Amino acid sequence: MPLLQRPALRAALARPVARQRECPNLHLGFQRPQRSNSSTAKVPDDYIAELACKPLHPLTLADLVRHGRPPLCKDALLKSANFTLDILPARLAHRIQSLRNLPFIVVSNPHVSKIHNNYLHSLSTLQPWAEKHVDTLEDEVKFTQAMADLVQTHADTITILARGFLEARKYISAREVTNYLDEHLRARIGTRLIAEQHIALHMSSQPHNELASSDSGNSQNTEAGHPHNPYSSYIGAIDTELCPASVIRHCEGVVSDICELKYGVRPTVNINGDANYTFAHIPMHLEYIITELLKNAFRSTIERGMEREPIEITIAPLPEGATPEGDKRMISNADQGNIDQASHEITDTEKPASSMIRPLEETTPGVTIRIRDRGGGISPENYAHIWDYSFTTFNDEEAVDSLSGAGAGSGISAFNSIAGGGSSIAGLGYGLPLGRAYAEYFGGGIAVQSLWGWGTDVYLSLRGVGKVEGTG
Ligand code: ADP
Ligand code: K
Ligand code: MG
Repeated sequence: MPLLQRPALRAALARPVARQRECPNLHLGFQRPQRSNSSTAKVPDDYIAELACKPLHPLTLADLVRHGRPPLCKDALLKSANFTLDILPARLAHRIQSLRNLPFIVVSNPHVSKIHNNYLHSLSTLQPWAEKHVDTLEDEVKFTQAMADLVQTHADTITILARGFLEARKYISAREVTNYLDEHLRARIGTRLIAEQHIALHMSSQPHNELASSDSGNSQNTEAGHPHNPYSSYIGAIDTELCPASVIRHCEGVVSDICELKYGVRPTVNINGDANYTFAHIPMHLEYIITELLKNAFRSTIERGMEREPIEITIAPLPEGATPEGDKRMISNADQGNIDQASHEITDTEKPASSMIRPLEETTPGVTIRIRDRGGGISPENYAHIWDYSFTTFNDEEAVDSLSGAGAGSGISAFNSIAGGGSSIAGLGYGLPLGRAYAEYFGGGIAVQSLWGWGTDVYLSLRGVGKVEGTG
């Protein structure tokens, strides 16, 4: 079968990168692969152990733009493939080791064990590549296919793990689960990004006719932001002209639809500050975070009957010369109410080693986005737990049902968003901790300030990539 007619690659190539979201509600036309049984994947333990001893490459935004602006020439495309190949296997091996370090009874849970098998499967598909380089354009297409398979294989990881840890909660404490998931999901952000970046660079470096013949039927291919547009602001998965106000309006529409269905109302959102501000960042990360923060703000506003009070969003670009340290201090201060989290704050040394974030070499100061609602705030006893994976005050049978297996086996879980429910307003308890993991990945953060009895202010700060230059 010609490579571009294989469903996984075609699906991956058919959608603009900005649309490759993990939230299914934002995730248009994504085809799930018919996965073969990955439990048969064989990877020698000593190969895994050897890879897991390798130091992990700390990913920076600069790494993602080092091959230049698409369309990439042959040389740059091969370099991108080989760079990807250099760093991915060790990351997968670290994940496998870390899963194996969980208590045996937890790893034996069928859902957790499925994730372990998925990692083994992905490593086994990369193993043959690790022995050679990607030397020809033909190899590069095959390698991109392997990357597309990898991304799809791990698409449902979060709901599957959530289900597994829910079932295994007798055998592992909430603290241990949060620590494990924090490390795992942060590492996963980087691993996916590395693979998606190569896929996106590949896509945007192909002649038009190749994709046109892939018969995707996806009209979004003609959107202005599509990487095929020669004037596109995209470098792979990065949009160099990402406009937070546009992302907020887009996510507002999605979350309002959910609210309309569930509660029959659509709260109002006012955007003030610098609505024209743009910076270089990863749209799918920003969209995930904003969607989760809006869900929280909308839910509390509606539950408190305050829909007449608009949610105020302020976009405040950081002044030139603002340092990451200064920004971090602001975030620590805002989070002082939570003693547990005060010790968590975002210094690079405190990161789990596997997520390997390094301060950016080239950054622009970035932006702080404040989301202010009148939804009554968070009680002090709940405030201490909001950053725990799976802590939620949402009691909705639909959320619990969907996690306890309804939809499992169909290949598309009923709860198949990155976390928090694609069409649910809340319930998994992953929105804040995973949102913060995304924000921190490139040196930003999230702080929550609650005025108990009144409302909540959430500060999301994000750094931009600095100079993004270069051609193919
Ligand atoms: P979920 O939304 O699935 O419950 P989150 O991690 O997003 O999970 O939030 C955890 C909890 O924090 C929520 O259940 C809620 O109790 C509280 N919370 C978060 N944001 C707000 C907000 N803006 N107003 C009131 N409570 C909030
Ligand atoms: K939570
Ligand atoms: Mg939430």
